[in-house]
Amino acid sequence: MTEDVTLLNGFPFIPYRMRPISPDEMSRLAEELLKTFRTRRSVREFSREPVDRAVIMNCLEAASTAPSGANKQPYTFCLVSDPHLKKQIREAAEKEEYESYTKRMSDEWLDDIRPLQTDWHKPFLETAPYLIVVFKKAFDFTGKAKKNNYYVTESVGLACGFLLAALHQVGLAALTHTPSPMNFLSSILQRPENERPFLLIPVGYAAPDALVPDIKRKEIRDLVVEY
Ligand code: IYR
Repeated sequence: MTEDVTLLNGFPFIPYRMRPISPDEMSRLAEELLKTFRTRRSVREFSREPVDRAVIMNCLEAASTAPSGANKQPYTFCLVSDPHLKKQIREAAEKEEYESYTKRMSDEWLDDIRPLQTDWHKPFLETAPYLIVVFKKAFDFTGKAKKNNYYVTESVGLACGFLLAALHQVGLAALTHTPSPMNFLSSILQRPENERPFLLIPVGYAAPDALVPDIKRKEIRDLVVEY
């Protein structure tokens, strides 16, 4: 039981206590955090080395603490490690990606991603030990009643952001992959009607010889406007 419960119009509230951190310690933590985040990259070449399932579950739980509209947490994280399912997902994704790269993507789009040197081949969907397939839920079923969710895209996006940050902090590599269209994920994973695929995140260790494009981030002064 939580102590210190106060009722506001009959609804339970508890005190919010901040972790006491001195200004010096805060500066140090902020610099450390930036250093850590600067080393996060999208990885497309994974090692087959297994990852402790408990670590992934912890990161998923951390992701689930992200704020969401009316605290509805409108998402399902499907954690896929079964090689047979990963193979099915790879084959279906490559089929869509082949169509995209050869017919659907505009010249401008293809030009924009050329520095990444990606193509329709997606071996990482089999080599990464885990695929986290995130589904967003426009609504929920409670018994027979349909219950609305709010700010669904924002909520699931925030949870995915938390997840990527968590995975990086524990030393794992990940990729935000969006084969398009990705309805094949609903049928392969047999998801219910209220769920739509949002993001496919392969997770694991980077292959020892993995390369990533030498991209540059924008200068922070070009991203922030102070008032
Ligand atoms: N979905 C494709 C293409 C692609 C699109 C964007 I925007 C990227 O930043 C990277 C790739 C693929 O995953 O290859």
